[in-house]
Amino acid sequence: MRLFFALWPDVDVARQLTQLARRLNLQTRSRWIDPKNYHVTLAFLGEVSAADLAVLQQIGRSLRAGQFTVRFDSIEFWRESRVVVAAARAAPPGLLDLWRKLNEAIGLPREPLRAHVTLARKVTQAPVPQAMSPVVWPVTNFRLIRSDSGAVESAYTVLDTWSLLDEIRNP
Ligand code: 2AM
Repeated sequence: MRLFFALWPDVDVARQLTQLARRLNLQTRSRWIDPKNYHVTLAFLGEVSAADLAVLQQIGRSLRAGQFTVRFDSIEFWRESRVVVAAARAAPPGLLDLWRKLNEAIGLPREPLRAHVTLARKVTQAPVPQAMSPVVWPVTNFRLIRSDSGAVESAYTVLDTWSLLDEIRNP
């Protein structure tokens, strides 16, 4: 099974991201991501065995990190991967803390964190820049997700959700 840890938006944040995506004029060949699939990848594991799944669940269960808020304030076209994303120009300390702890526990080599939500794939031309209101996303939990390839878009199944501690909130 293919697994990853991610942040998943609540209905309100998903609605704001959808509004942002709708305002982008992309070519018709681009493929919009279904809003129910919006997420921020924290750590991508790739193919793992059933035995590894138990280890990952234990990591998620024992991880202690505080809640935080991320401000998605930039629409970016990433030419190499042909995606348009909503990105956070600054990663709040709480997000960095969660991401570091998670990647250290898994033992993954850490690439620089670029917190983003992919809004569209198969994009070959940058969207026309326009003013945007930032999407403010209060993060209270993180999830372990299974990804199954689908005909059009991957199907995501939530395997586990763990709460973040509410005594620390980094604006
Ligand atoms: P994304 O976060 O930029 O959209 C599930 O496949 C998620 O993991 C997707 O959201 C995807 O990118 C991310 N992902 C897929 N393959 C990856 C890889 N090889 N390395 C890092 N992230 C990957």
